[in-house]
Amino acid sequence: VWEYAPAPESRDIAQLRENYRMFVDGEFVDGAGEPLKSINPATEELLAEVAGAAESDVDTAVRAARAAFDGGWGSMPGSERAKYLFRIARLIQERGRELAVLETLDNGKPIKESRDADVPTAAAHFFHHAGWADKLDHAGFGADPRPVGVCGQVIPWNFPLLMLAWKIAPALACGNTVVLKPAETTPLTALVFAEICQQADLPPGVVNILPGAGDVGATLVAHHGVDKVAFTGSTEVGKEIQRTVAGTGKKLTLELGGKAANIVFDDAPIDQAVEGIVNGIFFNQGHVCCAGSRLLVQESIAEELLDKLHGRVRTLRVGDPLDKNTDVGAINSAEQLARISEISDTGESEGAHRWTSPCSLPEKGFFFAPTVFSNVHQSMRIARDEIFGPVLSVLTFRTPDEAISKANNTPYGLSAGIWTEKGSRILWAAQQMRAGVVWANTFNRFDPTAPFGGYRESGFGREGGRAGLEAYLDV
Ligand code: TXE
Repeated sequence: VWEYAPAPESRDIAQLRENYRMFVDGEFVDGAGEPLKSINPATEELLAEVAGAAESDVDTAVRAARAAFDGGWGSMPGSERAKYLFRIARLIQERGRELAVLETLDNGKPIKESRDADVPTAAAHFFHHAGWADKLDHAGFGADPRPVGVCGQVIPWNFPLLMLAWKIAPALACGNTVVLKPAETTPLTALVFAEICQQADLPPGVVNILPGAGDVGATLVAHHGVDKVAFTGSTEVGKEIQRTVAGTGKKLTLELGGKAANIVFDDAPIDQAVEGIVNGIFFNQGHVCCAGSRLLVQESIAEELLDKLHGRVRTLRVGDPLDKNTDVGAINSAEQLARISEISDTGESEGAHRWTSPCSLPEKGFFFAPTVFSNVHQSMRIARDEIFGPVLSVLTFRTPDEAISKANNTPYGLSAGIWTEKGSRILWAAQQMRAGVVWANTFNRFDPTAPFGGYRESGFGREGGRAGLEAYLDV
């Protein structure tokens, strides 16, 4: 944790480079596609122009990744690969301040989050996987576990650097090579990461970064030279990718949307639960696939809890993401802001009670005040759809069985939370919940040792821990 706030000149950090180019075969090169414009969502100003990839660039990058795989990376002893991963991890730490400021400028998230969560967790992911690289033969994966080959990876905009780390670290640890496409609105930290790969002397072609829009992602996952596809993003695009990959023999993992239930039982430590609820839905403006967006509270304590929750949400500071006191930053794009507004409006028209934090919002930029809907019924859109914004829907229940049945009443299954003093109830509820991650008396805890991933329409495959490596190995 750093002691200092970013200096005002940090705002210029995005302009440190004349332009941001694609990273292919160890070099920064111009793209043949449409350039991207990266906008600071907190000011709506242009941050940087970024080279955009075209179909021909995808082909060049996949060929470079194949050549790097065949040319030694795929057969390198794990102990050698580990050295690169350790180097990358240390360089992320060394360049942590730059990465955090850039992430905040590009994405809109509060600097205290990019500084204390995104960047250190990304580094931790490389440290963790560096430790696996030389132990794969002895970890029970089967005899002679081998890398899969070239991985095509597509990531979203909500945790740009961290999602990159979740994808690239296990792939490299297992001896694969990578072509990664960052999201069109947040390509900058991925390109600084490319500089880190150069600094770490990573052999050319092992990591390739192709900025571009969805069509570049679609070309990448369909490319016949790709052996494994990993995607994090919307359920809609995930299903499309699943159709593309079907019948090709490629390995596939999907980490998609969610509508997590956060259940508060009447014996819960209420103040602690309120903190967890706030963290669960307002962390990263609610742009979190595992956000605790459905609060299920036991009827007998609902009024008291809601009062306390409103009081706490009032204290959240919404505004300039670079201010280290900011709790809720900017919404990543105008499109996402429109989407959040549209779904929220249906809450009112369908009869829920809307409470909005009386905070003042900056005049420029994409901001949305923290919002809590009560009197929510399961059939309402705000209870069913992933809003992916700072909007909480509160439902009540009377019995534990009813809580579980409401929690599971969703096509998703990524995460869930339980708040209770009873250990036996935690074990029971966690067993009943159809969700890949269940947090008890905490929320939004991430650790590279813990596999993360969903059930049902939240996708399949795991990232992190031993289970996360299986997707990147043939045994
Ligand atoms: O996602 P997309 P969007 C959810 C969330 C959000 C909604 C829309 O509910 O409101 O999705 O967000 C690339 N083939 N999540 O539109 O389009 C795209 O360029 C291959 C939850 O931003 O799925 C980007 O890099 N790739 C989620 C990435 O997919 C394609 C995080 C994600 O964009 C493609 C993000 C295609 N046909 C959104 N089309 C989570 N699980 O955390 C687009 N892309």
